[in-house]
Order: sequence, then structure tokens, then C-alpha cells
Amino acid sequence: PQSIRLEDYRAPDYLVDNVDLVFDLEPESTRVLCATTYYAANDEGAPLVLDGEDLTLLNIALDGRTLGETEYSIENNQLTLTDLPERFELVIETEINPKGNTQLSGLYQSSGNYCTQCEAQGFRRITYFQDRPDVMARYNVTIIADKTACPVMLSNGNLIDQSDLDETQHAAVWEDPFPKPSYLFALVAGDLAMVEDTYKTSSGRDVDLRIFVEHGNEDRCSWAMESLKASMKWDEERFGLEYDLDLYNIVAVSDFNMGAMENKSLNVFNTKYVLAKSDTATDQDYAGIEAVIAHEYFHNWTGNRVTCRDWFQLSLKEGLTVFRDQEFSSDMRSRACERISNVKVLRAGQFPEDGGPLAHPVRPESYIAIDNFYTATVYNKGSEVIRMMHTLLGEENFRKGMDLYFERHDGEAVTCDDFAAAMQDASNIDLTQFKLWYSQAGTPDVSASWAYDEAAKQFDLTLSQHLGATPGQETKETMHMPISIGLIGPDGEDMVSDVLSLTQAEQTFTFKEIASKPVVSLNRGFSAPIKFKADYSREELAFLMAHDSDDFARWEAAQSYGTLLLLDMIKAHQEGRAFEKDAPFIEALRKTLHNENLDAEFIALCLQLPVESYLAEQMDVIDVEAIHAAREALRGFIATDLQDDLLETFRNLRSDAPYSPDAKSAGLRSLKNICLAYLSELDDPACMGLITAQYHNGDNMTDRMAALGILSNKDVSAREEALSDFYSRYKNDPLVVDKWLAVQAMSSLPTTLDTVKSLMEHDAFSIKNPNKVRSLIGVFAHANQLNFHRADGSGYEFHTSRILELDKINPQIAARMVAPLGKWRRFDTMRQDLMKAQLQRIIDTDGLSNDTFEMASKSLN
Ligand code: BAL
Ligand code: ZN
Repeated sequence: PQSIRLEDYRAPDYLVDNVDLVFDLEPESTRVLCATTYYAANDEGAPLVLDGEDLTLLNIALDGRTLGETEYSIENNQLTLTDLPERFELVIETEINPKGNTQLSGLYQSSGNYCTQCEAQGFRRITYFQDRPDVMARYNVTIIADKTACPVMLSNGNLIDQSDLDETQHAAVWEDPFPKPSYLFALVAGDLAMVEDTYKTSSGRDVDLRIFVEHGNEDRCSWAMESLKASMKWDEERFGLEYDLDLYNIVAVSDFNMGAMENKSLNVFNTKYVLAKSDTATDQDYAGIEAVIAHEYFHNWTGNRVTCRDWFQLSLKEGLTVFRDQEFSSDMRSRACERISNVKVLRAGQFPEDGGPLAHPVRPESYIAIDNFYTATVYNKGSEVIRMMHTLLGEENFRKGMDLYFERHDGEAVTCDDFAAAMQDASNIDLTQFKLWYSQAGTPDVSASWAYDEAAKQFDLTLSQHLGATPGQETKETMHMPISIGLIGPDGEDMVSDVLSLTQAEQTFTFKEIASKPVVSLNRGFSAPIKFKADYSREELAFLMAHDSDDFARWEAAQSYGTLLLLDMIKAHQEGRAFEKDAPFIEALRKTLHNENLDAEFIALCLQLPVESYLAEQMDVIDVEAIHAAREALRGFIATDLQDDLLETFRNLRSDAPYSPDAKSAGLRSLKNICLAYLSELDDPACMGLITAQYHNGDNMTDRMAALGILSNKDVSAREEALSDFYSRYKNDPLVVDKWLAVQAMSSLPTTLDTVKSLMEHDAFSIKNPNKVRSLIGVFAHANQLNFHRADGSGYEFHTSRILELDKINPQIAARMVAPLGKWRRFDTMRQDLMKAQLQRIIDTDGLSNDTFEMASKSLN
């Protein structure tokens, strides 16, 4: 397979203004008529090259004349026409098979309803087209379908006509007034229920808001609808951005490769990010729906009105839109807790990517399959890059930069450089060095050292940065990063609070008139996405946990303290020594638990120890058993010493109030459930009774899942009872069955691999459904470090077989499963060999997709 390179970018040779599409929908033989007037964009007389994949060409006519087979060529998924006039009309008729489309890219069926997914390159699976984002056109779409099978027929823009054609068929015509790239095209047709609301924009326009779901799910749409209205209002208030059409449609489908898709005025969503009611969705689900509904809505400006010139610029829209949805969630919820959760996601998903064989810059330089680049780096690190610009410029200048970006580029397809130029020009802040964040891969290491001169009352803070080699980038240039810091006096008050601009390899910052020796708080708010190294004593970390005025840094101190202890305990385990308890750490947690000035969600976050995968990241050679044993032991110490405090908090937080998904109520449940999880570490029948009681009596899915999650790690009879009860209660509810699969795939019990294998055969599982695959196979390989990395290699062997099975069905999903095997360099030589052998097995497979080939070959080398 060939790599596509950013440096080879060429503007399109032909452009189009309008695309007329007619779909005659049949499950296995849908006809698509595409009429387009092309005009030369330059005077080179270049051939017209159209992309097309899995299409049957029925007819092609140029300016009204059907072309013979010798007048065009079709090779390697491209149709080429030569000797063309400067302007011409092309009418292409193709046939496609939505029902047989298991890749879920292009036009396909989900539960018998038609839907599309065209980002990044699905439109070419519908018709021959220049399927690239810098070809923007106005679309007029006619849908013809069976009246009974498809009472609902939707596309982008406005419905301009609807008519009966005969006894059985009817037609709808949609026109989108906004020029858009083909990846934002969408079509939905089927028998769907609708939930409706309205929104009045700041300029007084009424917008109809419609959510379409499978019948029976109408009572699960209210949270998504409220989130949509809140997003629309927030974007007006924070960025002055108003919605631009009179209709906004959302359709929820069960089979979807992504979380959701921002198609102009016709978002298509994975049901996971739309459907919620208290007895089927957890607090986390509610928060996820709020964030993803907002994310897709925000794309209307950042992505749709201004789009990407090419796919290397994906972060232009994704990094910016993630930043916007994170800011929205921060305003809807607790800003500190949102920041902590964003950083946890970054550390769990992006840091390992940046430190491994798949490391790539936020703006990648080459790809084989673009679908492989919908990554944590492009999305989450991309958002951190925007956040750093926001920190460097300040809110006012950042807003000016956004305004200038839209003023310059509305209706255009542009680059990350264009975005940075708008920010720079609006603020007069030089971003030349800063832009290395777009081009250099890898997570910078920053070391801090400090000295206090008692006599001179001076504090010197020295920061030095290092960015290691990543694939294709041996040497790196020095980065520009904003480092937010505080100097905290012995009374716990800030003496200094500042944002430092680190632009040199090593830089010393001097603070004068510092009355007494401070404790330094570093990278407050996680102002730069870096790994900080600083030699804190345990006392200093406990001090920061108690006093830091920045809540993120306060949480970070708890994490650092926990990490320090756990790394010591891991070493003890490896050396056969007994674990030692660190009473001051547990005392610091006790104080946090009882601190009435802190909100419940924040306390819950502080009580959570660093996760196993994070601890693994801190080790030279990952030892999954030692990590698990150490972490369990520390949990046991905490549970024993804080038993009364945990029990008291748990009891105080139990409530008979009706469920509400708001952030405050969710925080109280988080804290209650973390207390319960600690109590479960005690070998105490009374505590086990509390857990089973919560499982059976919980009136909401959050509490029930919390209890089930605890039980799933215990080898007790209550575990089987609860799991089987859960399945019989919810077996007809696909999203809840996903939770049931995931909770079993996560279990630390040694029988987990066998359980996962048998669940593959269960009625509840389908390898064709991405949500099921992610819940069972994805969770096992990505989130169950202990069992996936079993010493005998059976986890790797099982997983590889699933990747190969999936590759034939849905290459995008198969390719996303490869990364866990790519971590082989971090393990002992025995595991390294086992993992490499499985990667080799993938590469050696005949007929492998480009997607999976790219991930496996990059992971092995
Ligand atoms: N554009 C793909 C889905 C999303 O990031 O919104
Ligand atoms: Zn997005």
C-alpha cells in the first residue's frame, strides 16, 4: 500500500459548484445518479480523476453523451477521464449494496434503516467523485424509497419537496444552501420515531430541533435535546456563533464506527451518545451525551462553515472542536473536575501513543489509511494545543483570533497554519516557535529544580525541556510552552501565581521578595501537555494536597504521591519484600475526604489511585502482576485505615431523592461509590452485603453498575447471581448489554479470557456491531492490562484472531484494535516475542486491508 504525503498536496484540477444526487433506495441494489458540472481550476488540461470504491458503474455520460468503455479507465479505485473541455457536465449512474455494506462507511443499513457515514472517505462508496475536503459544492438530493419501509427520508439542508410517486414509492427533495465537502454529505431513510423541540437563536430565528430514534426509544431523548439547546446557547454567548439553518436533525443508529458525525444539519449519532434514561444510563453516559451532542453541534462552525483543506489538517477542526466541547462541559459542570478528566483521558490514550511506534504529529505528515488518524493525538493533544494558545493569548485575544478566523475563512477549506495566523494576527503574539506543537510528535519531558536564597529572599526555578525521538523524527527543536506555576507560603497561601513562557532548552525564572521558603506548584491546570519531573518530598506532596489553590494541581499532588508509593511497592513486590504502609498518605486522603470546602466529585477523583496503565507508563519494563498486586495492597491499606470514615461517608450519601443527572448529584454518587469500592477490599460480609443490596435495590444505572463493577472482580457467588440477573433484566436493551459485556471483559479474575471467549458465542454478541466489539474485545485488549498481557500469550493470540476476523468485516474497527499489541517494546523479552509474533501473523495474512496493514506494520517496526 502507498503512503499519501502532506508535501505532495496539490489543489484540485477541477471544481464543482453544485451536485445533484438521486437515490433510488433498495436494500441490495440502490441506484445513485450523480449529475455535476465540472470546470477546470487551472489551464493544465489535466485528467479528471474521480474516487470510487465498491461501486458498480451503470452509466457515465459527458455533456449528454454516454461514454464507451474505451473513453475512460477504472483502476485502483479511480475513474479517469482525459481530453476534457474546460467546462462539462458529467452524469454518473452507479449501483451500491447498502445491506451488504459491513464496513459501515458510505451508505449502509442499521436495524433495516438506511444511513450514511462519509467521513473521511465514505462518499466514494456512493458515487464516483473527487472525494476530498477541498472540493466544496451545494448539494441537491432526491430520495426515492418505499413508503412503508421509509416513511422518514432525510438529507442535509432544507426539505423543499415531498411527493408520492405511485402506490408504493415516494420521494423527498433536500437542498443544502451551504457549500460543503463530500464528507459532510448525509442521507437517512427508514421507519423512525421523532422527538421534536424548538430553539430561538439570539437574533430571534426559530430553529426546529428533531431527534430521530428507533421506535420505543422516544423516552430516552430528553437529555440529548436539553444538551443541544444548551450547546446552541453556549456557542452564542461564548463565541458569538449562531446556528444558520431553520432545521437541525439528529438521527441515532445502533451500528456506527464513530461516536457521532457532524454532517451539515443532519448529525448521525451512535445511539450511545443520544439515548439515556436513569435506569439504563450512568452519570458518565449522561456526561458523554452532553459532550458529544455539543461537539457535533460546535462543528457547524469549526469544521463545516470552515473546513479542512486536506486530511492532514484534521486537527484544525477536531482539536479546536474538542477544546470547545471541553470548555462547554467545564461551564456546565465543575471546571476542575473536567480538567482532571480531560487529563486522565490524555494520559491514558495520547501519552502512550506519543511514546510508541504510532507516534505522529498533531498535523501528520503521511498516512496509508486516513481513518487510522482519528487519534487521541489529533483530537486530544490537538485540543491541548488550542488550549495552550488560549493560555498564551488570554480569553480576549483568543476570541479576537476566532472572530478573525471566521472573517477570513468562512466557506473555505483551510490549514492549521491559517488558524494559527488568525490567532497571531489578532493578538500580535508571535506563534512561530509555538507552531512546532503541530509538527513535532512526542510528549516533552520537563524537569524542574529550584533553590531558595534565604538571605536574598530570592527563589530560582529552573526548567529544562527535552523531546525524544519519534518515528521519522530523530532530532527535535525546542518548544514554546506556557507553564502555570504558584509559589505557596508556609501558611498555604499563594505568594506568587504566574504563567511562565518556556522557550529555551533550559531557562531559570527568578522570583524576588519571597519572604520565606515556598513550596512550588507546577503546571497548574495542566497548562502544557508534558511530563513533569520534580523531586518532591512526600511532605511537600501532602502539603500541596492540602493547600494548593489550583484544584488540578491539588489532585495532581495526590496522584504523584500515590504513584511514588506504588512504584516503591511494585519494587518491593518484585524483590519479594513485604509492602509497607505510608500512614501520612492515608491521613492526607482522610483530610481530603472530610474537607467540606471541596465538592464531592473532586474528592472522589482525589481518592482514586493512579490506574494500572498509568503506573505501567512510569516503568522501564512493565510488570503487570506487580502493578496489580501493589495497587490492590494500597487499596487494602486505605480501606483498613479509613474503614469508619468510608462507611460513614457512604451512609451519609445514600439518598432517597429521585435520580437527577446534574453534575452535583452525579458527584455525590461518585463519592458514595468510591467509598463502597474501597470497603469492598475488606474481607467483611457486612460490606459485601452493602454491595449486593446496592446492586439489587439501586434505582439508577449508575449505582447498579458501580455495584456490578465491584462484584465482577470478586470470585464470589453474588457475582454470578448479579451478572445473570443483569442480563435477564436488560437483554433487550443493546446499550445496557454493552455494559454487561464490558464489565466482564474488565474483570481482574484469572478466568476473564475464558469468559470473553465464551461471550463471543453468546446471543448478546455480534462481531458486526462496533459497540459490541468495543465493549467486549476492545475493553479486554485496551483496558484489562492484567489479563490481556497474560504471560502465556493467550490474550495476544485470542486478540489477533479477532482482529483478522474483523478485518474482513470492518477494517476501520479492526485497525483500531491493533494498538495494544504495539506496546511490545515496553515489556519483558518473553512477552515482546509473543506480541511481535502476533503482529507478524497479521502482516502475513493475505488480503489484509490497508487500514490494518498500516497499524500492524507500524506497530512492529
Ligand atoms: N468528525 C468525526 C466525528 C467527530 O469528531 O465529530
Ligand atoms: Zn469532531
